[in-house]
Formats: sequence, structure tokens, C-alpha cells
Amino acid sequence: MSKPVPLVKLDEKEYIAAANQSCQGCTGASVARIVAKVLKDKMVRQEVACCGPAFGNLEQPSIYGEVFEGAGAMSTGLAHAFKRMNREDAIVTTIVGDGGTTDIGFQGLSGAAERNENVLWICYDNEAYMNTGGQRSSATSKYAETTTTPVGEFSRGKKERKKNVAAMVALHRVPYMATASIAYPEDFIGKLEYAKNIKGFRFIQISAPCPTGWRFEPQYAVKIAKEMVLSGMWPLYEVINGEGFRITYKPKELKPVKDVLKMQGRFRHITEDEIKDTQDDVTAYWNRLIAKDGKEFF
Ligand SMILES: Cc1ncc(C[n+]2csc(CCOP(=O)(O)OP(=O)(O)O)c2C)c(N)n1
Ligand code: SF4
Ligand SMILES: [Mg+2]
Repeated sequence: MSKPVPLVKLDEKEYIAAANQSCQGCTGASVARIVAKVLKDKMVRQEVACCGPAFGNLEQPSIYGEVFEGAGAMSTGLAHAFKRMNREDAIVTTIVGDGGTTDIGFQGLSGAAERNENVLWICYDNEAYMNTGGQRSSATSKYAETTTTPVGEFSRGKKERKKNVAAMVALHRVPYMATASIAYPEDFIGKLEYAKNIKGFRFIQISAPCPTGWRFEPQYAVKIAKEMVLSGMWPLYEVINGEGFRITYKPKELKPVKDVLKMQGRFRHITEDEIKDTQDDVTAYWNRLIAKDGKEFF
């Protein structure tokens, strides 16, 4: 199981460019920065089309694939190539968006997970296809306004609830699956440290609020990520070998989801009934997780 790692232990060396091409307040770029600092010279980055390449990478080798559904296949190929070269110390790492993970990339992800390929998959979840203009993905939260779920006479934003890809990956019984949040870097670093020392398919889905798509001022990015955890909207947990389930951070009492929804322009239209619907969903899921904490995942 993972253990939080104090921030002071993080490598002082920078691996991605400070002046990279991401928007101001982009937490996806912070994800890439932390991953690179933890994996250091062992990391070989598999990039696909998404905002990820904008986060830059100065030090570690990175291989770019234009098709954003391709991370599962391309990272599999890389892992096999390193094995043939007796270089299994190399950590093939994808840093991929939610679209490339939960939607179009899911087939390749599921294949790689089922074959237990030696790949570390990091999904920075900004809940939309941001690189192409902010279209909804299956990871977008219910009621969120995106460019393909506009709010108007016949639409209240996204109709469907967020796909639970973390649970789906865990059901492949991979060696490691965890959720993380950019607001809890010590928990995230601990999970990366744990994942980097084991072989096989490892997956971390990290909540990465996006000021551009979620419509908030850049300085609130981490605050919003934190409030999502404190409200139970983004539970932090890990599943080892598809069996051992553990919540890694338990707020004493959950805050109402209304506060964090109201901080984001994409939910500006949300009504009290819609907030209640979201709250009921979050509370029910949190109660199910609490009941499983420390027990078998399924
Ligand atoms: C097969 C294919 N279809 C469409 C595209 C265009 N495309 C590039 S990135 C992207 C969106 C990626 O969304 P996500 O994975 O969530 O990453 P984000 O942009 O949000 O960082 C799309 C649709 C592509 N590169 N390849
Ligand atoms: S659109 Fe969002 S995820 Fe993409 S670079 Fe900008 S802030 Fe980051
Ligand atoms: Mg995205």
C-alpha cells in the first residue's frame, strides 16, 4: 500500500519547462511536473494528442503519437521493446487526458490492462476534450456545460453522470489502481512511489481542474481540486491487485457539493434540484466506498 511522501522529499530538479505552453493555472502541467520529478531518469514518456504535450518535457525521452486513442498500443510496444533490450528498469509512462483514457482510448487501455503490460498510465482528468475546444467526454460531470453540452432551452448541460473508469480499471485486477488529486500532492507522490517500484499495469487517475474548461480564475485551481475531495466528489483511494481496497484520505465530515459546484462557471446554471441530485449521488457512492474500506474491492 502507498504512504504519503512529504513534499520536501521531492526532487528539486525541474524536468519540464517552467514556461511551457499550458494555460495559466493548468493543474495538468503540475501533474506532469510531479510525475517527472518522482520517476526521474527512469521515465520514458508516451505522449498522445491532448494538452499533455503542451506541458513540455526537457529531460526525459518522450515519444509522441498523433492518434489520441493510441496510448494503450503504443505504450505496449515501448514496454516490449525495453524488455527485449533488457531495460525493464525503464518506466514507460503515459500522461494522457480523460478523453484518451475513458472514451476513445479505453479499448487500448483495457487491452493493455488485461495483458498486464508493464506500463504506468497517468490520466490527468480535466473532464473534457480540452485540446480541441472543450467538448464533453464520458469523464465530464453531470450538468456541466461544455461546447457539446451547451445550456439552453432543451439542454441542462451534460445529461449523463461521470463514467467510473477507476473502478473499471480496478476490475481488470491490475497490480495497482489509484485515484489522486493535485490538491493532495503528498498522497499523489506516495502513490507514484509505490507504483514505480512494481511491475505490470499501473493506473492513476488524478483530478486536474482546468480553468479554461471549467471556467474559473486560474488561482482557484487547487482550491477547487481540494473542495472536490472534501465534498466526496473526488474520493481518494487505491486498489491493489483488484482486491485490497483502501480510502487514502477520509474527510471527517463531507462538505456540501453545492459550494464547489458554485465555484465553477460550467455549473453556473445549476438549480437546487440538480444540486440535490448530484449531492444524493455523491453521498450514496461515498457511503458505498466507506463500507468497503479495508476490505475486498469486489
Ligand atoms: C483519432 C483521433 N481523433 C481525434 C483527434 C483530435 N484530438 C486531438 S486531442 C483531442 C482531445 C483529447 O482530449 P483528452 O484526452 O481529454 O485530453 P485534453 O485535450 O483534455 O488534455 C482530440 C479529439 C486525434 N488526434 N485523433
Ligand atoms: S485547456 Fe485546461 S488542461 Fe489544457 S492546457 Fe489549458 S488549463 Fe491545462
Ligand atoms: Mg481532457
